[in-house]
Amino acid sequence: GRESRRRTTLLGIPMDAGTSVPGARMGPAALRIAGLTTLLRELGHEVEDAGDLPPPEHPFVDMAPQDVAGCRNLEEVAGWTQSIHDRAHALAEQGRLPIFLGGDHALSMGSVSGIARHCKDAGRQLAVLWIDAHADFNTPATTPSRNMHGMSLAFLSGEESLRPLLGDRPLVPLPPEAIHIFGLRSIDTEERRQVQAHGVRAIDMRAIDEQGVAALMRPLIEQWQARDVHLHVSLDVDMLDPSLAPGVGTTVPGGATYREAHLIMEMLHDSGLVGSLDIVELNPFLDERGRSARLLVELVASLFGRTVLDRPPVRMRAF
Ligand code: B3U
Ligand code: MN
Ligand code: MN
Repeated sequence: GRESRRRTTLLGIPMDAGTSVPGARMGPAALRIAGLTTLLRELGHEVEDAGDLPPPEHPFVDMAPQDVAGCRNLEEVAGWTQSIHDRAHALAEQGRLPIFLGGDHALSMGSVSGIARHCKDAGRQLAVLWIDAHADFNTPATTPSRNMHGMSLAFLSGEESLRPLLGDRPLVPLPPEAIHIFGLRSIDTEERRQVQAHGVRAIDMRAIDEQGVAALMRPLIEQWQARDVHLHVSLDVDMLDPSLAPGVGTTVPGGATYREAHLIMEMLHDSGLVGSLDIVELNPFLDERGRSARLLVELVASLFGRTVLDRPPVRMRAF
């Protein structure tokens, strides 16, 4: 059924400590300049812009020395994780629909863990749709890059070596059934083993080519609806084909088309289940004349109810 008016909160997360290519910290500004706030309001939603989260303190992270060595900017990422977690949890408690404007994908360690904690308290099941060219399932021991944005889903699945990132906050690990990766086309050898060992399901580009987005999304949505889940959508810009969205640090050829991406968003909207959203990995420094930011804002419009033919009826004027 159609969603009605949503009470959304935009929270900018100007971080790129999870990467080795700076620039994603400019993402929240680019998304705002591309018109995100106005567009959501035009669609009839309530929008509160909570501004940008300030850069965090760098906490002590009690991690094994060999694991510390595998994590670039460890203390900074831990600081972001803890402060994002607190805000995500509080926004969910207030009944808001938070939209986290990234920032690199390490931010999801905070956003999803905060939402997961709220869902547990509220007795609500959480499902996470990880729309991404990558699995983000590396650990400090397997990472080829030391970039922590490639570890966020492993952290959220309860990877022990990453547990210290959350400090003294309670971690509610996601069971494998709660996670679906959508759009996968780049995975490291050790990382693949991790994904398989955890039993996390991934819908890769081959499946999308063979079966199409609609046939793959439909059973997922039905299964989520049957359980009335809180659906968290984590949208990594690199799922899109780089010809459409060049503004990203790690482009991978063979991504989703414009039409596939919109269809995913429209189906998610119609499900009525979306309770929180991350928009991550936009790097405006690498973008071409704002194309990627603008496309993302268009996709968010589809996710929040913009349709082509379903416009309100044109009222005839009585003379
Ligand atoms: N799997 C690689 C590459 C990567 C993951 N996420 C992004 N890139 N954006 C890694 O570095 O872990
Ligand atoms: Mn990612
Ligand atoms: Mn990615």
